[in-house]
Amino acid sequence: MTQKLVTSAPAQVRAVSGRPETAATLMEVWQGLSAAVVDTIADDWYATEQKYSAGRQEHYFSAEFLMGRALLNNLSNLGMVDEAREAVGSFGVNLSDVLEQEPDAALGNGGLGRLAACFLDSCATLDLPVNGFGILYRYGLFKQLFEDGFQTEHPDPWMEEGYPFVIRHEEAQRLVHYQDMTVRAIPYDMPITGYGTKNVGTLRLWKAEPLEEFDYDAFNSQRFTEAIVERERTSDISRVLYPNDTTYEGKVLRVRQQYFFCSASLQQIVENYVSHHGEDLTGFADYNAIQLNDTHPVLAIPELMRILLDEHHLGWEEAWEVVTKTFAYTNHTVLAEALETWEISIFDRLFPRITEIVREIDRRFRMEMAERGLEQGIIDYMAPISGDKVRMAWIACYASYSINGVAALHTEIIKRETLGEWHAIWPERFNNKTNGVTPRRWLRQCNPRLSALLDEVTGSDTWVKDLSVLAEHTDSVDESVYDRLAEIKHANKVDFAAWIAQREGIEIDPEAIFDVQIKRLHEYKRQLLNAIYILDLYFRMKQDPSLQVPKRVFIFGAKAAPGYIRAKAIIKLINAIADLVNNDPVVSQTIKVVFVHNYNVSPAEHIIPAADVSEQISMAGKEASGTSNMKFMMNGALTLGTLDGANVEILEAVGDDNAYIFGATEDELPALRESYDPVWHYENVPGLKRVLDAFTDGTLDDNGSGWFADLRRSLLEASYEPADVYYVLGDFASYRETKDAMAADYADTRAWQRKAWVNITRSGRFSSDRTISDYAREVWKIDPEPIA
Ligand code: NTF
Repeated sequence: MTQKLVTSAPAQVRAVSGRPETAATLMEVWQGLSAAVVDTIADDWYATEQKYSAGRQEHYFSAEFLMGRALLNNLSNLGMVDEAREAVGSFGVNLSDVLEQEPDAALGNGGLGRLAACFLDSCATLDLPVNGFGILYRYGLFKQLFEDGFQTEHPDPWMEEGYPFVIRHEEAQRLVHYQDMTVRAIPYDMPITGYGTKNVGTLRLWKAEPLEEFDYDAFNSQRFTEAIVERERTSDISRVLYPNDTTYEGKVLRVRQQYFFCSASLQQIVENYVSHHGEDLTGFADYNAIQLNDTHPVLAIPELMRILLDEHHLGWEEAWEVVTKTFAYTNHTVLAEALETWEISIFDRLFPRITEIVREIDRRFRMEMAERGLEQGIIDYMAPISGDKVRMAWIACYASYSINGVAALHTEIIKRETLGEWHAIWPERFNNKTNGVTPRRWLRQCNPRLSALLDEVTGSDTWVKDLSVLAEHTDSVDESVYDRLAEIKHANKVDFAAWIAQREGIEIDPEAIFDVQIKRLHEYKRQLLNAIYILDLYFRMKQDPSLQVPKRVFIFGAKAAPGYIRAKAIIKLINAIADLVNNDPVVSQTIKVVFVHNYNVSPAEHIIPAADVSEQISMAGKEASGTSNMKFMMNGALTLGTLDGANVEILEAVGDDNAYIFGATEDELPALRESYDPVWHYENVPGLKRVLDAFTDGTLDDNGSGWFADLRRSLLEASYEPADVYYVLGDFASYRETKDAMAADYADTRAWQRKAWVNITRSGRFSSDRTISDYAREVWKIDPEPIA
């Protein structure tokens, strides 16, 4: 083992703090240790960049990268955790206290952004020539607090105290032109280390800055303040991450952001091509593939056309040929409200040349489709421009050589419905790439106890790079492994209980079943179904105090988009139920409800290793994949879920006996809906009436907001929208039965741990290494390029 950190860390801490390392604050120690880590990888990072830039590369374009914390991840990938502990220990500091100083880089909303982060980890680990491109938001996703049980949002200026893991490259800046302004795009690079490799990938995040440091004329005149305001307007572009997940908002600033990072990234990629392969851009796609993470980066399509046409003087056909061999598009949702469309007038105002190109794409599309004999109605529907709107998903489908969904069921649904017209014309473009998560962060780092057991059972740490090897040990283990598993889960729960007590001020019992639902708050994810179950259980216990109920803690973590009132109402409802339950002297002996505030990557790393039950209860057909379902599985929690997204494949992997599945399936739902009457369920399904009435009869307090009455109406009344769109009441009976049975099964520890072990050892196909290998082979056509 090298001892580099032991000498370099104190020096870096001194440089950062200007004090002896023993007098530095914990934050300064974090800064110094982080800088010392960057120091150890600088040569390899540079070598990797040099190597990748000469060959075929894949560029992952994403408006979101939900990275979480970097220091432990890097230490662990580089095998330097012990060394770091020793380094800071030498001046009297505890490594875990240092790690807790680090802010999360929350540059994403949820699944889509975290997926991008897991993908980068896998690309680095697999030595694949892939770099990420995105935006350096000054403010990440808002911080969530609860006031009287209501969500409030607060800014997250995550880099304000300095952040050693992004490095500004002034010399590599580009200019991005809009009709009304030109801004500088300054790249900030984040190193992406892999596990057990020397390769270091790059996440390049662009920051917007004013073109002129000082506009002296303006500053020296009466227009001083105007000039300052103007400067701020350019910096606005990378100021804040939009907090909407699954819904799109037609904000001008957002489209500016999208164009900003696409244009800057493409300029760099094209320049790199020219410097290695010359001025003839017709071979561009031989060396470059660009994956579009949803439609947010779709402006890259007309922007690459512009660069090829206007700056490299290709003809339209030539340029289009290059473009259509370069881009691949991933769809992440079937929800209609997520499909981005922009008023063409916004495009006109911001970048008239891009509008011109989009109009030409539209004109040629219409011609081509007419030649194919498509009906005018279908052509109008599929055209890039319809009426006064530009349809980003249609541009993506038209220009991409690959279109993929993120789980088998989801891909079937987009082929059949969401993108059905496209599939009818170009079936060969469609493929599935079931999501995955990185076993480094989501097992190796967050669950060291289980990780040590896996090393022991498998005889090495190979599983960290090849999770599929665990499957060899599903059946061939000594029964004592189940006891070890039980001990590990228990120890994790003890740690978690201490963390919760400190963070949320609630005492929970590690002997209880920890039943967890953590994900963005959305009606389709049905946190409301879970809440209704808990309230029903509360009433059942009140009604019959002798009822035997397994001890349980119901744990939630969820942010609601600030403008999504009904989601906020569900948060308030769960907090009100928590108040009711946790303050009941009798009931609270058996069940507790905890809503973890400001749910994010770091809290997830505490929660998941301690979970027994993984709630994956979306209405079938709506959750494209889900990725927390995979993280829970890897950590030995059992799934309580619908046949939706990747749950279907998890069930396939573990078998019926090792997961708890309930509810209507995607193919049953249309028929069920025809005759669906939520009021009938309310009146006839045991428990439902009592629960829904409690929303409004004074049992629960919504502080006069009227929100609980609205929730109740949303389930029962078809006045302004169909009642109970997400079939909450329809699935309740089945959910209750399955969840009760599951809780009862927990009592048989041995049988439960056997199921947990099957889940852990069969989680191999949900490693993002598997997903990325499939993208690399089937879509990107790239091979590993180890630097050593
Ligand atoms: C999410 N989509 C889906 O809702 C999840 O099911 C999926 O696991 C992740 O993407 C990753 O593929 C989005 O975040 C968005 F914004 F596209 F709706």
